[in-house]
Amino acid sequence: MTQPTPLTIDAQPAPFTLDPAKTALVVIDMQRDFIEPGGFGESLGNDVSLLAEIVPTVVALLAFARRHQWLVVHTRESHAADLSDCPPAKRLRGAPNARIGDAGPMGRILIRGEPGNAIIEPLAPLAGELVIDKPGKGAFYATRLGEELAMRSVTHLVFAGVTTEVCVQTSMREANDRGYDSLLIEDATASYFPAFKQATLEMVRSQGGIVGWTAPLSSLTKLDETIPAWR
Ligand code: TIU
Repeated sequence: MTQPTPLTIDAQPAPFTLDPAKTALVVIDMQRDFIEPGGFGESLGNDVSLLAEIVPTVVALLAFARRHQWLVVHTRESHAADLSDCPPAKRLRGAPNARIGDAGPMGRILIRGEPGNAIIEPLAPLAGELVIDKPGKGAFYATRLGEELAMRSVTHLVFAGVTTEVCVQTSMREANDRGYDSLLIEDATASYFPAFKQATLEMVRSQGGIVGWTAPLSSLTKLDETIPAWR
């Protein structure tokens, strides 16, 4: 085992330095419900094909994290079957013909354990990776994520997933307020609205990195050769 060495990644608005032993990759909500036709995303009137485009990049990011033995966290936006964790303020704003909990082609929409709620097969979690079910848009709200990261002394988070301006940005803002340094991988996140994705990237890194940093996946993978194995 080699001692972890700090890594510096080309990022905006400034280089992002992390300690691999204290870093987690957080992949937000890469679920069938958002990415495939017939799920929650489409029920809201969205073109889900825009999200499917990033899958190969997220696969490559996940492979990088696994190769370098980073902690990997997957989140799923999901609710209990009895909807006890879904406030009316959330449910009633869904499409009237396909609300959270209603039956759809992939089972009940956004309900834990239903086929549509699963993470898509190419990104399926491996044994030992954390899977966090979250009833809100943010990954910290009403979940054990904060405790799990604290237990492992994690200080830096690398984010990917969908959708950029909703669950990814909310989670990054939650992380920022909790003291984490966060890097968003630009080509490993997507929105149903490309303009919202672009605006989010700019918001995150504006004002000296008011929420965090952004970088393309290539900024990470070009370090492949220089990173020592450490576990
Ligand atoms: N609607 C939308 O853009 N997103 C969500 O409802 N959840 C996530 O972002 N995961």
